[in-house]
Amino acid sequence: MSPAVDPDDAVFVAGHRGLVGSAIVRRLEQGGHRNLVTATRDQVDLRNQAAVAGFMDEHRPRFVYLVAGTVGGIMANSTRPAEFLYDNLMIHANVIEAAHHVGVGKLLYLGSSCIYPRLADQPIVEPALLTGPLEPTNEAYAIAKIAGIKMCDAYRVQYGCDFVSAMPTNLYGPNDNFDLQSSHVLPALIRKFDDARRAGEDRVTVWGTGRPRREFLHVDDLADACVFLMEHYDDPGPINVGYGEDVAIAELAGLVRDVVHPGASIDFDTSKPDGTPRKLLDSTRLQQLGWRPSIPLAEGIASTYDWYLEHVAPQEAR
Ligand code: GFB
Repeated sequence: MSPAVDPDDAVFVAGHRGLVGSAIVRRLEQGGHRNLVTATRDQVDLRNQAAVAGFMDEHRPRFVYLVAGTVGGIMANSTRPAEFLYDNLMIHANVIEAAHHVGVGKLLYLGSSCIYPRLADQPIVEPALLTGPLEPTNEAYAIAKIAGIKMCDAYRVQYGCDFVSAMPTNLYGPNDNFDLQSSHVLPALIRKFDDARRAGEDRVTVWGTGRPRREFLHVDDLADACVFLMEHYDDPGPINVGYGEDVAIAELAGLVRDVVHPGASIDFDTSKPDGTPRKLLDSTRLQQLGWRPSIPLAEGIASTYDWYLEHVAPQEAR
């Protein structure tokens, strides 16, 4: 049984400034939590074992959301594999070990759908883990994420820790990274169409063939699922958190275009990688527990674009 969460319990959100961590903080605050523990990178470098151990010893959280990490889109993953492997392995290992050491009541670790084999049957079920070769463009990140799942399971077996692993599909929403080189596709497309609109250009270039299919989940839905899993889920191994439908990248580009710069034309740069041909999670297990997403993709794109205009876009010509 999951321990009941009291609004005064200390809850550590590791990675609270990122896309996911900031959404979990919003969700917990909306739910009335009064004792959130956070640390900026300057305060605690999560790759530093002594720093993490000291911080956890000082704050002794009862619950931990381990959603910190070095993340990025297909280009960042393929050009910076050392960082993706080292940073994420260190962060997972340090936080999980310290959580065990100080007796954390429950920890939720967040992985990624890229842990599954490149050519896994679709939609992807949890037992597909480690049944085939990984997608080369994100192998380093996937290996680090798989190690995190295995750590949670190992600490459960050897020490009886209640550490669980959730695997989200591709995410988007407020506080995403909109840098064209390192971002994921959805924020990149928002920026590209918005830049073109401002510059009076009517053509936008999308990477790859446009044929790969991806499933997109709004990060507020993911945060809601994480809080739900913290309270209702106790099993080893990954549990998928998806939206339930996927779209081709060309369709996604059309959806973003319709919101940001209607009438613009779309070109495809096939010198850029496509990555995995399709990534759609089977989220039946989570649905059977009683959770479902609530934010449709078109609505999520529109609200994320509003957020982008408010917080990221150049100040002039909004
Ligand atoms: O979102 P994305 O970078 O990550 O790319 P992955 C998804 C698809 O969109 C690929 C295409 O087929 C890209 O070629 N795409 C089209 C673009 N235009 C663009 C663009 O302007 N920027 C970007 N970034 N893509 C990531 C993994 O894979 O998924 C991570 O690298 C992580 O490890 C994440 O798992 C969820 O879905 O291919």
